[in-house]
Amino acid sequence: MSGGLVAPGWDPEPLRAVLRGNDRGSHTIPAAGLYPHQWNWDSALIAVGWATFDVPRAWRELTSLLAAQDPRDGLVAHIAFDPAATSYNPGPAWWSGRQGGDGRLISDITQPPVAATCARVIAERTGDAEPARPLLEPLQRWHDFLVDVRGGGGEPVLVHPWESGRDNSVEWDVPLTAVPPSERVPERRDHAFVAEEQRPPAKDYARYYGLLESFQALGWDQAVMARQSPFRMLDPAFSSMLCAAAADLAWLAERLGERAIARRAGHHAELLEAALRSRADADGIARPRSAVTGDDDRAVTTVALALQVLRPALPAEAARRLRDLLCGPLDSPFGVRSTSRDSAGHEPANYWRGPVWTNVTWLCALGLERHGEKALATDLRDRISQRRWTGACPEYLHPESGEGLGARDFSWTAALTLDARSRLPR
Ligand code: 9WN
Repeated sequence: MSGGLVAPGWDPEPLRAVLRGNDRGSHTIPAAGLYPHQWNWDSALIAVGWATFDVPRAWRELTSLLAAQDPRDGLVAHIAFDPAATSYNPGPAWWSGRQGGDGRLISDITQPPVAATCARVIAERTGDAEPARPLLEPLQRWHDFLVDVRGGGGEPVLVHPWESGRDNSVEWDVPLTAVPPSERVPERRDHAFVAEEQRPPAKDYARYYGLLESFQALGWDQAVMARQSPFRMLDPAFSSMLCAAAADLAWLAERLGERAIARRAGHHAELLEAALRSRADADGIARPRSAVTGDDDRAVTTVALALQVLRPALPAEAARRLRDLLCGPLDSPFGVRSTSRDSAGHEPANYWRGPVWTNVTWLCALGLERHGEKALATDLRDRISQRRWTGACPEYLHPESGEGLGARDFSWTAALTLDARSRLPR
């Protein structure tokens, strides 16, 4: 335990200022320049931060995320594009031309479905679930898309590393070798904002674009992509977030008297827990599995394991194992490491290959608290909020030194620090 839970003179204003600076009216961009559009799980997590000081703005964030849902199949894309922003590649021209219900162009892949969980967190904070009512059906349709179209009635298949939200995590290294690299990779605009050694290398980008070319060849058909993409993964972190989100959607729907949605969402939560259990190892923990080869990756230890703490019905033995993981190989003084030091491919300063990310630490704290591990949850929140902010609000942190890496004035770092701080005992 790191102690000092009531840092004197703690000032929320610089963190609120980050959100205000990145506010685009009804959505918040992750960071100016590097990420100028609306990203899916960013928006949901950012809403949690808005709720600490502007509750209507928090609900507006979630509303705008779901307004960009594709009304045809329920996909909530990883990006909803701002036509005025040009500093990010791949822009809309690289995708099929899908449009969200609100008319914005969107991508053809998704991201971790944490929106229902964030909606519940906000409803619990305010004691009012009513603003979530218009979101229930869109959330249900998105979860249906994931389970039915991507999962064929079970655990969803991820067709691109970007869908995991952990783009260059070490468990994607081997599966990515099956992806034909693109020869048309456009200019790397990210390097204008972040040092090259903190971002994924060119060989990964060639595959990220290669996948977009494969999807085009498959006619951008989601069910076909789920069966034939050269990259197809079952990611236990994504599936656990969906499992938690389904249970949280059921919780919201129950409170709002929406019985049919509550039943269906509850069924999804059970179905995902059963799917994860059925392919878990003896310790109750599922490993990243290639849906191309059927192989599980047991060689590396990443947050793909730790985030299973979000499974609401996680068996007790698995919960104990995850606690050991969080206090052992994934422990950093600054939060949860994305990758353990002894995993092949670990790089402490490179993106998802070692650094500590505030969203992962925050999600693990939430899962631990829900499993009754209050002291550990408080400890993680303390680590999030004890950082000596210099106004930088970094995207990720070096797991040994705490040095800020990646983008500056990064929205979810600000948002979740506000939330974590507000939950510490005073
Ligand atoms: C691709 C916006 C997003 C996050 C992801 C993070 C990074 C994008 C990129 O930025 O991914 O989606 O261009 O690197 O990996 O988790 O949502 O903050």
